[in-house]
Amino acid sequence: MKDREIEKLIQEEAAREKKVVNLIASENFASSDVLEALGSVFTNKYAEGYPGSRYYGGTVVADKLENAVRRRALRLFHLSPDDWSVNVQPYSGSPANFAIYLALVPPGEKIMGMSLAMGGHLTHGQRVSVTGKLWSQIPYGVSQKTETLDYVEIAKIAKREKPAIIVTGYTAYPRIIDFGKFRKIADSVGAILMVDMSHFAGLVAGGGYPTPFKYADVVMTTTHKTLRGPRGAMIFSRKIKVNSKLTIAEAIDKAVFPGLQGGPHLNAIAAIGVALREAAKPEFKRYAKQVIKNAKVLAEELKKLGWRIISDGTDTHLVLVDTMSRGIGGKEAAEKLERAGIIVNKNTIPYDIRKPTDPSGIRIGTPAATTRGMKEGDMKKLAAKIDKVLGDK
Ligand code: DSN
Repeated sequence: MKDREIEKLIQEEAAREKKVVNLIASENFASSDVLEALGSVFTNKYAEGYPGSRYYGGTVVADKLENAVRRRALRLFHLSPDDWSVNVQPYSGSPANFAIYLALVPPGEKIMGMSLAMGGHLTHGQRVSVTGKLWSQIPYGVSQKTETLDYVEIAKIAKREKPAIIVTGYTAYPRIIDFGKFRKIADSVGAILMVDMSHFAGLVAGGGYPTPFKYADVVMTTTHKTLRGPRGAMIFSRKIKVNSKLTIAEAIDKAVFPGLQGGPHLNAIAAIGVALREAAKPEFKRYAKQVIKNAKVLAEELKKLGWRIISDGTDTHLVLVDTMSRGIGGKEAAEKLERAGIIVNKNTIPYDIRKPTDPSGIRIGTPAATTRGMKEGDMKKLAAKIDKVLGDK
């Protein structure tokens, strides 16, 4: 690279990534093929519109690319193109969620989503996000006793509030979600059911987590977390009518472009395609299962060492640790671990009495470490190291 300054920073970041153990639950290591596609000539091309209907010339190859990636996306999740459509253009998860609401929820209507502090996401209608300004969030959380979803309570809130859309799929929830129960709740109030599977899409693809497609109307996922692709997102939608004119899929396509975005990032779309093919391979199934096994071992070992684990364990790729159970705040815990070469993020825990900038816990995830080849034995060592680092005065 001729740009020495940026080249040096890229090398510095590569060295940092090699040196540390990455336990950020939402990060991963994309393959060299994904990186190659991301750095390809597709970055040069504008292709506003959709295949067969673009606003620029020279889009013959772009059309082939986008169609191929859409096919791969549907195939990976065993979806028939007769029933489902997928939009692979969203730049990332936040604009994708925004586009879904733009398409399906009239301004001022209610989005029922888990509150951020309980494990939801900003774009599930949180007030500081535009999704909580143009729409109003009806928050729900987890049971204080079990720290898991309380479907009876969620059903009550839905009945009382009659939201236009119910969002499930979270950023800090370590347990399996019962999508069937959410479907029943949504049907009981005539709401659309949206699943944000960004965190566990790779686990669904690898057969380690239940598929939401049997129950959801719309499924959004980012592509760079457990799915191990580039930064980007996809929206899957059912081809059912949302109003007298449009299907959900058509409304979402319009909302993504021209509603919200301009030209798609074709280089990212190419890299998503590469990741989707990788995720269809048998070794990805093994990977997804190992991610979960590793998280379970990490949770169990930390428990044995006296750390309180939210919901008493995990079914997924992430473990939420109540660091205050051993008298250390989440901020200090994350900083201490970083100094020891272990990267996690501070995180609120359900019913946290501390503030989000210095909450009561940390979130630990195994997707990136598993990509690097770590197994159960490494998790035991990691738990011991975490315990030692956090225990040292
Ligand atoms: N920031 C992501 C996470 O860490 O879960 C969600 O967008």
